[in-house]
Amino acid sequence: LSDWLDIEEIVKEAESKTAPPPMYKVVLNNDDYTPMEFVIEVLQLFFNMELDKATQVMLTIHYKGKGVCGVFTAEVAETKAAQVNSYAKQNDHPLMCTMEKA
Ligand code: TYC
Repeated sequence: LSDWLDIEEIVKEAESKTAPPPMYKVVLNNDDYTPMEFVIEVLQLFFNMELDKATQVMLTIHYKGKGVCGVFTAEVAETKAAQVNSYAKQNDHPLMCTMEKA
């Protein structure tokens, strides 16, 4: 039993020393051609936003030049950005999705 308590202590100590993974913002950039409705659709499809939230974020991008869609680990952020850029291309829109260190 005292051995098991020692092991629990060691595991706790190790976990407390595990650094959280680096996080990345997935960013949508404004452009003059992508329809507002398409950007809202992208935010709903790929970032699970409700219509009202997606509309708010789209308008922030439209007026301020860019906006954060979410914050993810590197692998998830890369996948999301690639999926959005591929979907925009398929639909002949110049919409650009990029990543920034959080
Ligand atoms: N500026 C675009 C328009 O007026 C709308 C838009 C919003 C485009 C957000 C891209 O990431 C974007 N149709």
